Amino acid sequence: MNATRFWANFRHLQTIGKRKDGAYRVAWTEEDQMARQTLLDLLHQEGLHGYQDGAGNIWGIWSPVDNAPYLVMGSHLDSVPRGGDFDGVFGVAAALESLLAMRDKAPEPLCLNGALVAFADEEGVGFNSGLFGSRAVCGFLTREIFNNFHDDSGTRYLAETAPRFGITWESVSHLDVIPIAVYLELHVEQGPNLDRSGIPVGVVNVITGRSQGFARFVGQQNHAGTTPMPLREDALLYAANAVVRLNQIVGRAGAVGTVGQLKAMPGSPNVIADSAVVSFDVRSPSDTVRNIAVRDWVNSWHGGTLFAYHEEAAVPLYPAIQDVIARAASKEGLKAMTVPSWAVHDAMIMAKKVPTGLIFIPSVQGISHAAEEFSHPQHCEEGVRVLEDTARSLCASDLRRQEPKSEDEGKGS
Ligand code: HGY
Ligand code: MN
Ligand code: MN
Repeated sequence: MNATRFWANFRHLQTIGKRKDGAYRVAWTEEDQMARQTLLDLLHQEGLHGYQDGAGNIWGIWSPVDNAPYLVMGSHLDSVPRGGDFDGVFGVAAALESLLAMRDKAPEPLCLNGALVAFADEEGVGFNSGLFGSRAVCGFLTREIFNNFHDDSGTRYLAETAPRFGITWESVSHLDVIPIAVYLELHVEQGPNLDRSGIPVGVVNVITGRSQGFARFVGQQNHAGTTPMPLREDALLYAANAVVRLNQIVGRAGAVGTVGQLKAMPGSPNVIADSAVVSFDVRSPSDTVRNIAVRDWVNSWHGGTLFAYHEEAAVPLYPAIQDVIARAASKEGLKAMTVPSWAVHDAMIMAKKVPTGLIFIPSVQGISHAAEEFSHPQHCEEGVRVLEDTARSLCASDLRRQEPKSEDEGKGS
């Protein structure tokens, strides 16, 4: 890698949408658009073929081998509101550097072409449309799903906003995707395991499953002074009890659960709320644990109904690629450990279609989705070196020879 070039490009991308209290590159905003345009400019300056596809994904292409599929490296540029300086953008800058380093000095023999991707709308902040770009690339979006992405109030739809950025169902459904042999993503861990262990490289074996949605609690709007306590039907109290119960249930199950939003109506200090809506997000590397936790929680509600529910199953990653990553770390003289990913990533979508690897570096104190998110520069550079090394090995090998045998194969018949 060229460390100077990596830091220059990384810093350049990081500054877009940066405010005093954190990063604001929320998908489908001007800042997000600016970040994607800046990446395109960087790709063009470096002489790579760069373009935006019909789903808003940015691609950078290096294709020295005729008729070969691509090793694709990437992540996302969008952030949560008040987000950190590393989530996503680090992986994109690392992918850019690894691709440029291979372009400068190609692996030998070279069996695969190389590409970078910055997936659109990974976070799903505005329209509950997370992992949008990777889902589009893998053909997992239908017209119905696309038309149904909406904000929490149910009044703003992605299908109305996206055309301002040149994206329509027509463009999403006609993506001309390059042939992909393997997908690699480098990301900050966003949790405390590597930082606590003092181990610089995480080789991810499974990406946690996730259930997300909203619960609406209904009560009776009434007067805050005159309504005796036993006669109240307080929607906000029902919601508050549900928030506490989620915490207890996932704690017992060994899963994680979050209520990140709570809205009460009509929202006046002297009025008992007749409606309260909470968001929820429940995760576990075990789908059984997650499903039981969600079921038990829903059964514990009083006056609540579920809406806008969606889930992603946990995704195991490809063992042969985990081995290549571990070897790359060892070649760089770095300790590595196998870890699950408790955050979701575009890698979990890509892994359903192509062999996929996910590499982590430590996040200081495991803080992420916050302005305090930080990874040491040395760890960043080590991560890029492991990504580049892994990419070199995979580009110089014939992946088809590494296909793992299915459960039934290899047992004799
Ligand atoms: O929510 C997630 O796990 C990811 O950071 N989008
Ligand atoms: Mn994130
Ligand atoms: Mn991310």
